[in-house]
Amino acid sequence: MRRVITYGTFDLLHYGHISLLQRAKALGDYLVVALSTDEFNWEEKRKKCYFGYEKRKALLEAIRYVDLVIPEENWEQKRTDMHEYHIDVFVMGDDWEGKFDFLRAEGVKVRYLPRTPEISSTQIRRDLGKQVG
Ligand code: C2G
Repeated sequence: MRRVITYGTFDLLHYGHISLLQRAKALGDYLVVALSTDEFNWEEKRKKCYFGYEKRKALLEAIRYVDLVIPEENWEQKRTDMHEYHIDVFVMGDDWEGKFDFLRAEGVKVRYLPRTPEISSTQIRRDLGKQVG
């Protein structure tokens, strides 16, 4: 059983997120998603989510590619997560290229996959903001 993990906020879930999750799952048999908590998002990424953690978690759990959702509460947990969840492959979109190579020292493969162009939760907010009124 080849276990894959990825991390993210996954707010305003869109086809770019789904594509990442689909490609991440294709790298193994079991996909763990570490979902940024509301506190982590605000304190560390200055992101105010439209959907709170429980709603974002329920959306992810409904996706066929996702096998387990765990909370991402800080930047430091990745090292221990690799062992706690017996991870073989760590995957992120390539906007994070190189940032997590240190995880190779934990014995996992580190893969950065191309982001889906043109779509982001920020873009959705911006476009919807233009339509209101
Ligand atoms: N993504 C993508 N294509 C997009 C948008 C996002 O492939 N058009 C990918 C990102 O590269 C990331 C994942 O989808 O791998 C989740 O994106 P975000 O929710 O924006 O995650 P982020 O805020 O980058 O959090 O510790 C890591 C952080 O928690 C990552």
